[in-house]
Amino acid sequence: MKESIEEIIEKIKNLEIQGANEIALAALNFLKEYAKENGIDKNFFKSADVLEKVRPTAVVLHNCIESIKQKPEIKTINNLISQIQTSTEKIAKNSVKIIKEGSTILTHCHSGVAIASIKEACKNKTGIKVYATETEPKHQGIKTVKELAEAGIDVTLITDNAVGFFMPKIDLVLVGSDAMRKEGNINKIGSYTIALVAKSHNVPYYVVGSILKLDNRKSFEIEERPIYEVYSDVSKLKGVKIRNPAFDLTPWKYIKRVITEYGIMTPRNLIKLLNKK
Ligand code: RUB
Repeated sequence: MKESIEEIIEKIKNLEIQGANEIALAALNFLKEYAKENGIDKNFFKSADVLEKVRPTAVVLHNCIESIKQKPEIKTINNLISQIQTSTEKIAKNSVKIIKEGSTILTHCHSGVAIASIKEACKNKTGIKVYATETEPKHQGIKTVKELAEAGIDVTLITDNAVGFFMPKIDLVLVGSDAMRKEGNINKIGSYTIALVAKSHNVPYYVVGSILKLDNRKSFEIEERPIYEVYSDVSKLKGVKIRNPAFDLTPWKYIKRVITEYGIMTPRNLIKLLNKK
């Protein structure tokens, strides 16, 4: 049975569907079915707008909707769906160049692209180990370690607070992207802290993300999630403010390279691409 827009929104809100690409794919698949029945009309774009606002930080869905506005055809939606899927495969192949035999990788949260890249490297090379943060407050890192363990990869789950403790063992950090902007890479909260620790240990920090993550929006919004995710018994905390930002921005100076479907890029070259868009 086809899912309603309300059901999809709920799954995106509660992180059952998470990660920039998966969110975009779920929305595009819904919009494609709508378009098949009703065409690409006013209500199509109303629904697209509602879906985009559920998690406003990631830019993939926004970029896809902009492309559909340029060429409002089902073919455009199909092309975008396959662009997302094939870009992940290409990025994974390109990442193999930076993941050496016997490397120990640190990853954060659950990025489908980072996981595909690690899996691809493990097909070709031996002795790769992964440390994955649990990722407070919603623990998407659990999803990551399950997927890596199921693929037979040597993976260790650590708390977010243990990143400094384990950094001396790490050869490279590999994280995903919600939006690549001129100011830096936006990804799950804590990515910036990891970049600072990596820098102070001279550990290279890599971002994996497709060009659909290039973000030329005038401004960006860091999603603030419900405060009960931080502490469930909020009513007992009288006089305490709680904040729960979902993402942070890592300035480019902390990022060694970005692995895209077009190859491995320096932040400088990526910014040039942003300016061309
Ligand atoms: C997920 C997250 C991921 C990026 C990239 O955060 O920050 O690293 O979205 O994911 P959340 P992908 O769990 O809050 O959605 O590589 O799958 O596009």
